Amino acid sequence: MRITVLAGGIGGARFLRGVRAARPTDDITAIINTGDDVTLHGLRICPDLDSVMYTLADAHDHERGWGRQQESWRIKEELAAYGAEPSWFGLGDLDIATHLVRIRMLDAGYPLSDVTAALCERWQPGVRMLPMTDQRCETHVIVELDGQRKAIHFQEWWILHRASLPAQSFVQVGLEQAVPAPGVIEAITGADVVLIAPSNPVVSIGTILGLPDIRAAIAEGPAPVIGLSPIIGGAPVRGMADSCLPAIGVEVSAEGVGRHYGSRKDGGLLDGWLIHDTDSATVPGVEVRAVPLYMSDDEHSAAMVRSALELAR
Ligand code: FO1
Repeated sequence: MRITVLAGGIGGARFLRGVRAARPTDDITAIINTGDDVTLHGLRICPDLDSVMYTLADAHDHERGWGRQQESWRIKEELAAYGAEPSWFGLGDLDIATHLVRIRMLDAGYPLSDVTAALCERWQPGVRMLPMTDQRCETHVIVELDGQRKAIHFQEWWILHRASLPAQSFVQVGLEQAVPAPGVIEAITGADVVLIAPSNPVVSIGTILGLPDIRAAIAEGPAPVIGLSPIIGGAPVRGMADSCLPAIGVEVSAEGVGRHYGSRKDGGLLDGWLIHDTDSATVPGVEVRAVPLYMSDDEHSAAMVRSALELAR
């Protein structure tokens, strides 16, 4: 079976471990958000691609969810000693090697999708990882700062401000001119099932869906589309979806997000919507099922995937 998954970072990575565990011999393609990408200290950093890659290789730090195990921060400390800003971004020594390989290949003219494939040669994630696009389209957050409306980079909003500045809106700079990376549309139109991971519906899934052609490929494609709610009991399991959803006028609930994605029967995205077994939701035109959605380990994640594939059938 050909399974295509739309995913962001930490939640998406855990979910993809579940897809791989549930369907080890199937052809799995992950379309990953690149709106969180940032260039800092001359390095090109792709947080969601790296979180997925490290997590599928079990090389990620289990507490943080991002970055490497046994990480050290000596270069970060040296940069701070030089007063080299920004000092708020967590640049790990081991992680820097990934960014150096990436920026060198990008500077040599390789597209991000080739760079990602090259990095995956080492990590062998066990799924095909595609950046949503090879063009830059970095998420910026419109906030009120020092009495002025300002656009700050998503990473600054999320890490320096801990998403505490109310987001008025999110803008992916360059998204309208970006095109889906090679293989992305085919992975959607050629899939037997499309899964929308329980990632941030605004800055992760929303960014992927904002790319021209992707939304249409999903809505009009032959494969059933099953989404999994990232909101349990009115709050995100982790991350900052509750700080993002109000900016687009969506209720922080499984029902709110399900209705936001909408039914394929009326131009939306979903045929099915999985919510946590303590929640309830009605999404017009979408079949809703309540199952345990905590990805506490690969087996729990795999059970969620099986439920989603069952619903797809
Ligand atoms: N998240 C943090 O909360 N603090 C950090 O210092 C931080 C550094 C970082 C470095 C590399 C990387 O791949 C991810 C990193 N993240 C950090 C996570 C990242 O900001 C988020 O995972 C995504 O951008 C949003 O999910």
